[in-house]
Amino acid sequence: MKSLLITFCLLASHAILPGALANSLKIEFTADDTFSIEVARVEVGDKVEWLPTNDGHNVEFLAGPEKFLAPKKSDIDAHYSLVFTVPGVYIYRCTPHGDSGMLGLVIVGNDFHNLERIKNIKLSHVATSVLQRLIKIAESNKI
Ligand SMILES: [Cu+2]
Repeated sequence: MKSLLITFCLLASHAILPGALANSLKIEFTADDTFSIEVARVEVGDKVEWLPTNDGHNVEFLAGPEKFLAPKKSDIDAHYSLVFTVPGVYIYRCTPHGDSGMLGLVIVGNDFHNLERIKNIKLSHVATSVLQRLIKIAESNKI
């Protein structure tokens, strides 16, 4: 009976734990020179992973909230991941295809406080129009 009780307690704690752990979101490089999730929404502490599912792409952060120091861009065709600890809007691109619009946004903690700054980033004409489309998507999904 005692061991049954212990088993039950272990099962119960396992049932509760996953919800408390940080999540991980996976984004793929597509054959169409885009990121599979262009507007990613995550919570503070979540990890985003970029998977080199197609050749010739990488991840290069352009901007984020004030305290964010953009990490070194990833190598082409490399797996990459980042844990987001500061709420706000982040923009990144693929270095070779950024000018043709291979961009992504990460919205952390449903926080849009630095959106104006992101909107004013200097990009190519095509990338600017892609960014405007992504911002519309992000704003329409605001909680
Ligand atoms: Cu690319």
